[in-house]
Amino acid sequence: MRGLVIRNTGSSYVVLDEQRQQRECHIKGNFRIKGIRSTNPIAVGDNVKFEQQADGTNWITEIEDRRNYIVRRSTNLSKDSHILAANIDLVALMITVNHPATNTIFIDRFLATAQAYRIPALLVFNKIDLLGDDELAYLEALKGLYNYLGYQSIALSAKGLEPSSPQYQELVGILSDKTTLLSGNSGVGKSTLLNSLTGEEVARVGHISDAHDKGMHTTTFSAMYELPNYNAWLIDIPGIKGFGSFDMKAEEISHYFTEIFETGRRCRFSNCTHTNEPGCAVKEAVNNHTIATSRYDSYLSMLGDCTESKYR
Ligand SMILES: Nc1nc2c(ncn2[C@@H]2O[C@H](COP(=O)(O)OP(=O)(O)OP(=O)(O)O)[C@@H](O)[C@H]2O)c(=O)[nH]1
Ligand SMILES: [Mg+2]
Ligand SMILES: [Zn+2]
Repeated sequence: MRGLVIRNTGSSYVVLDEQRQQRECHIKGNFRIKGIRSTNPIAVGDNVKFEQQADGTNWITEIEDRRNYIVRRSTNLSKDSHILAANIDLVALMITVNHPATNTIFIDRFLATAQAYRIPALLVFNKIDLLGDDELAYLEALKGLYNYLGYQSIALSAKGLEPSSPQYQELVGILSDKTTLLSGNSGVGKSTLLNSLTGEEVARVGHISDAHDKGMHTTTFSAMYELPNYNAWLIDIPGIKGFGSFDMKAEEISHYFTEIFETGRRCRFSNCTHTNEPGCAVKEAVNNHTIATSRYDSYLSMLGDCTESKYR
């Protein structure tokens, strides 16, 4: 039998079979996927084959090839990784201009990681009901910047979001026929949005996710929620701010900042890091405001991480 893994409970998986029945499935301790060193061989979003045993228990026997998957390394030193989700069409980052405030470095890191995974990204600005005029103007500026860079964005209030509202319609228009990973800092309103979209209390609001602040070994249980009217799935990974990690080399980082990469072609040196080199087209563009300072700062911040870890 075939099915889609929609929940990981820690000891077993919930699989939605082709008759749309939810079945609890187990995996054998020695189940491994070739080429991937992972602490969990199966993730939410995986398509699997399973068999029912005489005692009624279900066992996963095979996992179908993944289009993509996102990982979090178990620890900095370990090569083992934890697969957070598989077969994702879109990653959505929920952010709030205020309550709590989100900085652009956080947004840009997320977008660069999405780019590295080659998964399209969407920015969802939430809690616009709480914003004053200055904050709304800043929101428009941010939307303008990211739309200019080619990223989709939407601004809404997840709380009380009605299916009849234009924001709801615009959002489900983007989410339809896709599997979307929902990420964002704690308290921005992810659970609230899940509930508004499904019209059910599928996620607990204002509840601090179990995986918070318990260190790196905390197991994280992801879940997938369906919007059946739109053939859309949303994946929620409690306690993960961004969406996993991607090992980037310093010289690769500019590849994930489209405008820096494009402008960088005109630098005097082909291996220009856009920091201190003479004839740097990127620094010139920042001075001329054709590249946003906030984007350049984010680039430098990610570059800084690389050089730091090199000398650690
Ligand atoms: N005013 C206002 N409050 C909101 C909105 N969306 C969410 N909230 C409130 O923000 C708080 C946090 O919302 P949650 O949905 O629990 O946030 P979360 O992103 O799921 O947080 P974690 O599960 O900790 O990651 C709750 O008190 C919500 O009621 C909104 O659009 N407007
Ligand atoms: Mg939540
Ligand atoms: Zn340069």
